[in-house]
Amino acid sequence: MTNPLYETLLGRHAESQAPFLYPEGGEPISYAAFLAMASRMSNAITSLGLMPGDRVAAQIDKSPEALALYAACVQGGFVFLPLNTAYTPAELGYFLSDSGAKLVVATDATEAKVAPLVSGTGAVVETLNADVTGSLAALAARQAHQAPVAERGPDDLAALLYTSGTTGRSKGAMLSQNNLLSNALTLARAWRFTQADVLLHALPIFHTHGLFVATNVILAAGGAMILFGKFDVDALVREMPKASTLMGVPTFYTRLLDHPGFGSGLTRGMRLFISGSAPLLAETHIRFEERTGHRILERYGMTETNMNTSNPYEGERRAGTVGLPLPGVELKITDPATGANVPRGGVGVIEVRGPNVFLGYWQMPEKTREELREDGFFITGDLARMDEDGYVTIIGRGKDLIISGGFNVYPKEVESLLDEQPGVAESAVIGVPHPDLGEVAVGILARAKGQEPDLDQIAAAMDEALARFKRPRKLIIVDELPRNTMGKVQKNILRQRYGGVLTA
Ligand code: MCA
Ligand code: AMP
Repeated sequence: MTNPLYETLLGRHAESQAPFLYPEGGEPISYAAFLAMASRMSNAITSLGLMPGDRVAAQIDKSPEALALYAACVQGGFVFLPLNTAYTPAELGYFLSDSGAKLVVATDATEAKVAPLVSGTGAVVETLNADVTGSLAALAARQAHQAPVAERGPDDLAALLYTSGTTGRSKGAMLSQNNLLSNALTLARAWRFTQADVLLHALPIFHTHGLFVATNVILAAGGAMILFGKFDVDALVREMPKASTLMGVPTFYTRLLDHPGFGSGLTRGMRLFISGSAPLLAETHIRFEERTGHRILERYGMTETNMNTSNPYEGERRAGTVGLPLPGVELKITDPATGANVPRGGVGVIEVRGPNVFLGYWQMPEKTREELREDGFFITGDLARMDEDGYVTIIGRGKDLIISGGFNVYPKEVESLLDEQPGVAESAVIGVPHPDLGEVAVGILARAKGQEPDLDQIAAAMDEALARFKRPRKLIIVDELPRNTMGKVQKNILRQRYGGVLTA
């Protein structure tokens, strides 16, 4: 095969009139029509002078065309770099320059702010709006609906996804054709996806969950998706009788449980509910089963690895666990200090190896060496234990990370900004429990001697610099931060002290 990802997930459907997408409020789109859209888009990108291997960055709203842009990149051999629509220009500039993107796809609404970020670099900026307008949409409309398929091997780069780090700059995780393809085929099989499936797709498509897990699994199975622009619990409930499966973050499930119309009558036609990206509380799992008779299937993954473990389709879906290593994925629990295996039942860091594990961080060989061992095991930074029968329970994170509604917030990034503010001596950002989003960020500011931080001005500085989901929901001013004898800020004490500030 010249381009296994394209041929296995996309090309083989080129003649199929079966439905692929049911866009919310729009006409169904068949596989053949979707692939024609992708081909036109691929021709359009080629006409802009891009070559296979060039990066295509996209910060655009979710739509069938946005998905076709991803498919076009697979077809033309371009490296797809999706970006969270919440990122501010201040955040975006780094991703665009670090990746050396040759094409940046923005929207008509954001173009004026995005274009200056790449001026002088030779990158082209085009626009694609959710209503099929924009310069790239217009260019694609003038292209032939068939396009060459670029030759790409299993280890060639298919996508670059930036993940923030606990220290330093964001890192671009390099995902190969085979990383994506192997995981899509494994998951489709493990979760018994077929042509008959209709997935409720309400996740964003700029992250692994909505893009690779959801979309690639449906493509692998030849099923269809009801494509929502964003998560809206009423819309989900309305469409559920037409669907068979849902993939979501835990917030989807808590919001469904809070919906007055939600219950077993609505879920009768559904065969599978899958949760991931953040811990699903055992209580949510149990309440969901009581209400609907369905046991949510929880799985665990990372941007760098795609999916690693899953509760079984057949067999026990154990609440509070992320299940068993997926076929082809080796998983071990090691001592973070020595790297040695810990005995079964003991707590350590999860390490994984398999065709799903990424190639390394873009242009960061040292960071790659720190996290990806020479023998192929990737050190996830998640703390867990594995039971005698192989079930994995995540019990915490070795990395300082807050997962809010499925989005990652790295405290270090927010603290760096807070520390710069007038009147602030230093800061600590902690995750506190939140009934809707699981946890959210709260900032603790130690005032500089004799000064009082101006919270309005700090909020304005954060507006400018940070995506809204990263912003602390509350800022608390204190005289000083608690430290241990080594001088390290004791976040556990802050969590105990302020853990109830949003729920009290
Ligand atoms: C929105 N806001 C948030 C979040 N989302 N704040 C904190 N955390 C969030 N996740 C803020 C907005 O900025 C806004 O703030 C206010 O909340 C309301 O925004 P709205 O758009 O109405 O929110 P929503 O539509 O209700 O969004 C909540 C959501 C969404 C549906 C849970 O965040 C979501 O779709 N999350 C999924 C994330 C995901 O796909 N993660 C997968 C990563 P303001 O009022 O100040 O403007 S991939 C991954 O983790 C790995 C690989 C894996 O295992 O899957
Ligand atoms: P990301 O860096 O966005 O890929 O997020 C990956 C992180 O999400 C993992 O390292 C875990 O900490 C977390 N994660 C994903 N799925 C689960 C899950 N089912 N339970 C607990 N944490 C999860």
